[in-house]
Amino acid sequence: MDWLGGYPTTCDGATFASIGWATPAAFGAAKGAPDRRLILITGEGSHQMTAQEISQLGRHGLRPIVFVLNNSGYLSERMLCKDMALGYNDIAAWNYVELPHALGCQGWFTARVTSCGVLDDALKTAEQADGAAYIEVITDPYEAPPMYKKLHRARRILLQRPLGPAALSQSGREQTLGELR
Ligand SMILES: Cc1ncc(C[n+]2csc(CCOP(=O)(O)OP(=O)(O)O)c2C)c(N)n1
Ligand SMILES: [Mg+2]
Repeated sequence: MDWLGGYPTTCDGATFASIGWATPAAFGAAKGAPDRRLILITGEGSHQMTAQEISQLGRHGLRPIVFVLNNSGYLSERMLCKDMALGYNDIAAWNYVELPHALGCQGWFTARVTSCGVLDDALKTAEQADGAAYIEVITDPYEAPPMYKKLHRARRILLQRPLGPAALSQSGREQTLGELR
């Protein structure tokens, strides 16, 4: 979360902490500072756990800018799996741009963006809009930040190793770290 206007403040749900925290936390933060513009950035899997809290933002007349990053599932979990396409990391495909309206939010600007150009346009509209904005950003299901890519490689390397004293020895650890660099 972040705010536009005044000094910036960021609250981070933290990697692998409880998912679903950010959406209700955004409501609390926006309610606590109604004169500032709150920005919520959430993965769509996390959002699906607590998305109903969007209705509270609408009910209280708050005007956040919400970004739902839709990569068709639990990428964080895919990165820990041997088979990244395993079905249990897929999630239901919601029609996100209709969600604010369905939850009673009046006059929200909504957009579904699939390219940087369309995202730029949506950002301009959201910034100038009198009301709240809710933007679904579509990304590739397997496109991951560098840290996640490293984690995935580490998992593969470690699982190929026989467990035991050799793997835990100084030379075993150095070999693993060497392969990771
Ligand atoms: C309450 C809870 N359940 C399950 C998990 C395990 N978990 C960590 S990240 C994640 C997937 C999050 O998906 P999404 O919000 O779509 O973000 P992505 O990884 O796709 O970027 C899950 C299920 C968790 N951290 N907390
Ligand atoms: Mg996701």
